[in-house]
Amino acid sequence: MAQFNAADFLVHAQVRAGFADKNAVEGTRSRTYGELSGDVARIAANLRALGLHRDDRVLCFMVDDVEFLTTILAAFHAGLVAVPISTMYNGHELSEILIDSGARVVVGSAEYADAVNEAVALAPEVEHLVITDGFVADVSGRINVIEWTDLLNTPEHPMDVPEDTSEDAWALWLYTSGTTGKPKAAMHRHANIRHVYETYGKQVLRITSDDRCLSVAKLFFAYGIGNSLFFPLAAGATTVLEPRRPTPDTFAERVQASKPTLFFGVPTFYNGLIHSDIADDTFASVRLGVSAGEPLPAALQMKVLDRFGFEILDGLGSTEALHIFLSNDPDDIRHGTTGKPVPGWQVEVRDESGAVCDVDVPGELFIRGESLALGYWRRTDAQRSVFLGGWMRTGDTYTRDAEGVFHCMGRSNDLLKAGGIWVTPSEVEARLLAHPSVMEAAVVGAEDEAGLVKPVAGVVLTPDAEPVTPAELIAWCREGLASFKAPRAIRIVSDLPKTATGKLQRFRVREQLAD
Ligand code: 3SK
Repeated sequence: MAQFNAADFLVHAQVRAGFADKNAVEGTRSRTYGELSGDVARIAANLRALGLHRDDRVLCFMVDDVEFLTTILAAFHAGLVAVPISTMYNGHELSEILIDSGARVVVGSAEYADAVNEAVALAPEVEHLVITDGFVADVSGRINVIEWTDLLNTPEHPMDVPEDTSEDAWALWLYTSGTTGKPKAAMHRHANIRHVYETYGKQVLRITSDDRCLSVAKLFFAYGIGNSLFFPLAAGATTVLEPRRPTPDTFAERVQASKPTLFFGVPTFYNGLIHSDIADDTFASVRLGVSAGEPLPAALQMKVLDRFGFEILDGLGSTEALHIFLSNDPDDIRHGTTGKPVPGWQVEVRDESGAVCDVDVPGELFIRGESLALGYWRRTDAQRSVFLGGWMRTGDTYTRDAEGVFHCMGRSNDLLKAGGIWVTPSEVEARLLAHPSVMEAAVVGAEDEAGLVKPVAGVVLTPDAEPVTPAELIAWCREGLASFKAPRAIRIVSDLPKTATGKLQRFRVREQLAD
């Protein structure tokens, strides 16, 4: 198996190619490729000096900034496994992931100190906590607390040469709620990172070293790590990181200041943009927009083009595929569709017997490509139902038309995506049912005014319980769950539709809540 290290491919190779003095990353501070290359080698050496061995996981719960990007690259460089985690999880949810991953080191940003302190206390295998400036650590004495800046500045022997990982070595675990509930880690190889660049990055985005990339999706998402790390760095381009929460205002400010040429958003964000009062020429530097996470309604795509003057390429990816495998092409944009397979990917629509469906007949989407995850960490059942003979079943219902263009019909099961992120109805229902006044609950996806799917709930109240309002129940969900999972609307109903055997009929709940 060939030797290949993703940190070498993404950073050190750019120094050798003559980009040493060019900005690789611009966040709250900037680093050139030359500086980043040195930082990565020092952090890598100091992570290994903590006693970490090859394949040990480095769990990151961090804001999108230079420290986060550098830590991911340092893990690759050192032959460790980067595990970036969504900062939308609360401390308890984080602890479950931390325990599952077996990580012995956690790197946390000051902004998330409360969640990280709580999670680390619940995870007995954690030995080291690396913290960024301003993090107030509140952990027991068994944990070795280290400042990130010390990890950067106290190198005795920087690890000048990256670990000689093979193409197949683990580089990155990405947790996804995906198709089967509890978050599970999709395990990616070093070579997968090169593959997504060679296919989508080079052949669809046609990214060059002149590009400047800005992404609404954060580095902890598969979509975000491709947009903000893999594509720009592999191309010798510049990535712009925005640590703040993505709102039209924060991004308008960032776009004005940093003039990106490639802008990566999600439909909910584009919808927010067209309802904002930011200036119409804000995005003048953008040569191309990208959307993923959920289908982009054609009307929204047209409104962004009319008002802000850039086309959006809609595509579909998955955490298991590492990035986008079905996409429109800059020279062939079909509004309201997901386009065609990205070069390097096989995409089929199959019926229940596994046969490929005829044109325009809906079926489940199956994909095959080099950057598919090796599988799920310690989740044999899920792995066996999702990865089948080199193919992956995505859980999406699609049709393929006579021109080979793919059209999204929805999900093949009950899961829904809100703002591009998986939401498991049963988890939200469990939270609602934990409220003393709730007797039954059903959560489904419903389109909002802009055609974007959000979780909504029908609830039957316990007779004679304290009365409770929908707003109070939404607040209850927000308290106990990551807030993106909380229903946007709740209707109190007298009963929920069920089969004769008492099974909830979600399609009828959808109709009930749509009335
Ligand atoms: O949701 C998507 O379409 C997506 C795109 C790129 C990478 C990962 C995902 C889940």
